[in-house]
Amino acid sequence: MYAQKEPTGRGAYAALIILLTFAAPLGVVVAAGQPPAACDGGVTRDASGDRSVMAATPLNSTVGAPPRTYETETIAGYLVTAPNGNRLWTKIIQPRHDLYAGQRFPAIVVVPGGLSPGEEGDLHLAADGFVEFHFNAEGRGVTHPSEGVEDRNGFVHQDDLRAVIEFADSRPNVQADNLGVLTGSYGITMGAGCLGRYPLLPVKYLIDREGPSDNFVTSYEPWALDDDPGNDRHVFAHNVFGHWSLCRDSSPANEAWWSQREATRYIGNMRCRYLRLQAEWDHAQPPNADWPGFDFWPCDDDCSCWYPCKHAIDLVNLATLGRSPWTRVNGPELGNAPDTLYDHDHPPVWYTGRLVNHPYAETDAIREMAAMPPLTPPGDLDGDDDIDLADLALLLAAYFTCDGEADYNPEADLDDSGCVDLADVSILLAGYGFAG
Ligand SMILES: [Ca+2]
Ligand SMILES: [Ca+2]
Ligand SMILES: [Ca+2]
Repeated sequence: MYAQKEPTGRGAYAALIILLTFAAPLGVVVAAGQPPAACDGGVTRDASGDRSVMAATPLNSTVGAPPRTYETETIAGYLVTAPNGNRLWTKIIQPRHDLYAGQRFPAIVVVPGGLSPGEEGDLHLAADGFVEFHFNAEGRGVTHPSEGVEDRNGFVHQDDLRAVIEFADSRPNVQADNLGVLTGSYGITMGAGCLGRYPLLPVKYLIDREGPSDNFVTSYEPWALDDDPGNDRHVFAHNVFGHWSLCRDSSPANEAWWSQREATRYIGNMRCRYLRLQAEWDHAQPPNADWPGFDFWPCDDDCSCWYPCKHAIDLVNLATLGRSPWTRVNGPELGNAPDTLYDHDHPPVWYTGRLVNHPYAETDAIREMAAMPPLTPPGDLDGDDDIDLADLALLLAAYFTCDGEADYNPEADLDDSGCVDLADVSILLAGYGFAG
């Protein structure tokens, strides 16, 4: 399901095959000629870079799948219509409705990695009492192609995800306030983009499995930072995305394209909880267990350019500094505290080895997040975990103001419309009386 993950062998080659398998029918143009200049950015290379972060960390092995309880069924078809009118092939795997009518279950919406469709997805959680939603974003699908064209996780695909989330939320067997999103690898670009642009969607949590942070990482540019051109992957990335990183092509057109496709731009605006799953050997970025040659990483004075799992730290920091009420890296057994900021010298504890060596990490994570209490609805303006008269008073103090005016309060502008008006009052009143 995760196009960039590979349990055995030469991961990079396998990822190439998998990605091109999906990319070829989608009309991806294979690059010709030489790429633009490298992206060293004047970095001072430090061949003696500190690798202590890579030290092995014991992991209490997860228990695996619990006993199964529910008989399941699959419902599939063109069940969801995107905002632009294109029909999306969507698959629901759930406890059988005829046997469990009237019951409600937590739900998970899955965004696969690479440019993969979701039609083959199955987390095997329905038997444990979850409702799974898998879908083919526009232009994707082998046996059940969705309408539209491949958007490479830009705004069109993010709007597809929004439609699937709203569809999932509308299902009679889905618990209110207990819907999560799971993204694999490049899927974070669709997931964070969607949830950052539409922070009022009823999503309780996002689980991000080793997703890239920005155009530099997505374009595999870290591989070009060492002295070995033999491990470089930016041409491969260009073959997939049809775009160079911004340091190779800073044209306004390229900037506009990437502006829709960098998780760093949107993740800080998400209102849901955020869990990052990350192993010490990332499936795509250096240093990588499957790809020799990247024996050091370039490191300027403040180590801002690249170091192991920097993309993970960048994303969790942005979510923690942003609107997310709770963030964490990896499962609770690793001991990383929630809501923690990290840097090169203070990294979180990573899963040992590769994430694929921890096959239950994601389903354990889904169970943990689903068991957490519901989020405080939007409208807790004073941040005391309830929505009461004090919050309403704060909103009314900014009523009928717009961005730039004296009394405008962006926290009271609950729908990010730029003005505090009746729409924001309606959102607050919808959660009025909530007590955390
Ligand atoms: Ca290289
Ligand atoms: Ca409050
Ligand atoms: Ca507003």
